[in-house]
Amino acid sequence: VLLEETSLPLFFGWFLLPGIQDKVRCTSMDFIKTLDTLEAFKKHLTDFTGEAEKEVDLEQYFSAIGALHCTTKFCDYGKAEGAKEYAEKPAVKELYGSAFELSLSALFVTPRTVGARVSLTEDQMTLWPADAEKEAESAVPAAATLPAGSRAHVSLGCAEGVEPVQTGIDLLEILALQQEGQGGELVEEMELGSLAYYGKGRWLLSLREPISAQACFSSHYG
Ligand code: 2AM
Repeated sequence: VLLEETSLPLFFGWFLLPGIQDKVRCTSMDFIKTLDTLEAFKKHLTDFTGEAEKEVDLEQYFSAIGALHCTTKFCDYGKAEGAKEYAEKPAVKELYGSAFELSLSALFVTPRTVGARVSLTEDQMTLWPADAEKEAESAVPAAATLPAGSRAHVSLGCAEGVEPVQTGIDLLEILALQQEGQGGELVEEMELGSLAYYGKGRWLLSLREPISAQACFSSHYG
């Protein structure tokens, strides 16, 4: 029994292949650098600094994440609720080690995190845990009312002292505002897509052309 419990990973997820990791990192870096120069961003700078006069270098503000991935199930080596059930799902067993194309449809930045939204296909949804959104309810009350798969993302950077689990919560917050019809104020058309502001330092760039990212469904033991 002990062996079985310790054989569960830290998390399951789709791991981006090396070439596409570089592309995603470059694209998000471009976005962050451009965002930093926009008047609209400067107008809301206090969201990031807490002070009116202070400047912020977004490139330095976030620290990078190791291997880019989209978490499906955080198992915490079996301690997380539903970890064992997830690992035993037929789809998880069958598709373990298979290749997928993830569609990265938006980039978002908040004072806590940078991430990419992943728009899952029906096939990919077979690997998505049914309660992933509901689990974030204490942080985002409307989370459970959002469509399944809403939380899917790739974490790209975290501010000092912020855990990567925050990236999905930040995304859910933005999507909850969209759902409530607080659609975000369209700030400008950028080369990469349209940029909208959702208040409190939350920015979402809907990509004109989603990034197609090759990824392998696997797990990480840490
Ligand atoms: P992420 O998916 O936003 O990157 C190891 O910590 C990985 O599991 C990270 O990728 C992290 O966030 C994710 N993670 C950590 N705690 C989590 C939780 N409670 N729920 C879902 N994902 C979590």
